[in-house]
Amino acid sequence: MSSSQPPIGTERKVVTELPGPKSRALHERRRQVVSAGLSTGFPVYIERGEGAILLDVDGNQFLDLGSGIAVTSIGHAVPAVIEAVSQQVADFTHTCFMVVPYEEYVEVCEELAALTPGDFPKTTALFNSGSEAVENAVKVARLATGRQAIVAFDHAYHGRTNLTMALTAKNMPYKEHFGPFAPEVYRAPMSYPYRDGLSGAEAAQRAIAAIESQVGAHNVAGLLIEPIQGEGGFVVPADGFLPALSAWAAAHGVVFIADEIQAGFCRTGDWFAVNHEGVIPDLVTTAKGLAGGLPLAAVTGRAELMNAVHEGGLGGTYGGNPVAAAAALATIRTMRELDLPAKARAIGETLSTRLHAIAAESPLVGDVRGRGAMMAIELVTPGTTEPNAAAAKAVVAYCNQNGVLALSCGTYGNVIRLLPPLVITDAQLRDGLDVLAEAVRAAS
Ligand code: PLZ
Repeated sequence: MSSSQPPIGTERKVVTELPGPKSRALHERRRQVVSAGLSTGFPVYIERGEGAILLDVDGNQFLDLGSGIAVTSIGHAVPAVIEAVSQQVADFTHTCFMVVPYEEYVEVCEELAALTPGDFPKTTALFNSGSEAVENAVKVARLATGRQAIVAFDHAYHGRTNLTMALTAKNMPYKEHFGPFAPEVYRAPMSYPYRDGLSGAEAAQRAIAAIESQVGAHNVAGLLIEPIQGEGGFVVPADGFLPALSAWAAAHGVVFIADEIQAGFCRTGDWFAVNHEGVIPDLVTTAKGLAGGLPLAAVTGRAELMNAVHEGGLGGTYGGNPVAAAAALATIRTMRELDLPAKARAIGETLSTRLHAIAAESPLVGDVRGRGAMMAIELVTPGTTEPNAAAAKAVVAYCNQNGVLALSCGTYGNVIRLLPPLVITDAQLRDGLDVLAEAVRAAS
């Protein structure tokens, strides 16, 4: 522990009304100076973290079942990351890799080449955010193919910049009045087994038919897909959907881009979500879990695509910042040492059993889905498949009031997603699921 503060421990603990007085005062200050355009899930202001626990300014301890949206997969305040980052800050914080380079950047790219699927030469470019990685994957796909069209899917989330807003499906809150959007972006139907009842092959056929008739395969530079959708509702496509799309892309010279920004880096029980179906993307975008909380993102892929770009065509002032790169190296080392893919699979078993039990007990739960430590329940009006966003809101609020940070998501806002740190203890996970079960009972 390099913090001079006393350890936080592993307990969930609510000691004030929530939010507490100090958080309320901070929230008032914030209102004066922070743009109202930023939302807040729960306005408790955080002071410190440890493992799966976040401590707020009023002394309340929250069990974190969201990992800051799948970022702190290795937990909060991990000694290996603290050490690596502190050392790097002391050594140097910035040179700009395009001006004078450094080893940490190269080493992160070596790790990504080794970890991402595909037994072929791969190169990487590093960026600051997931959105930026997606934008750059699109740039590479367009340049390498000489084509313009990019196909994204219903319920997709790829970011908030202009190009990635176009790629993101949901209007509110991401796109409303922010247009005009980037051209040559097309949307294909996603496989969403709970709502379309199609097999993977059928759903792929439907998507391919739409692309071929509305865009033309020869015009498509890239097919961009989240192997398990994140913001869109933890939609897991039916088995065979991804392999069929990947085979179609390969047959038509289309670059298959897997957006693993939320599902990647051990989250689903493997290093990448595509691994579960043996899909080998041409390009992979990563961020979030990659650097243990520091901002770092990457595009990794076939060297002949990534290297088709003219020198100077990719870059940015901060991309691959040495401190973020050092954090990523410590994070990846920790993931290996603790075998976090195996931890995610074990968490997935506990989640699956418990979420199915909650579903059996409550008619609010229409579907349980996900993989590993990326699982969700979709809430509906009992007896129908009508999305029930009000129930999701009530469940999250109940969890929050009881010291559990849980997140909602989904095109219809009716999905509760669980993204615990992969270092969560079994006791903590069971405790969090007890609160979730109570929350669903209270909303039923
Ligand atoms: N691709 C699959 O999940 C980010 C967004 C939170 P950035 N998801 C969380 C919000 O409301 O802004 C995400 C993702 C997938 C791309 C992104 C974008 O990553 O680092 O937020 O730009």
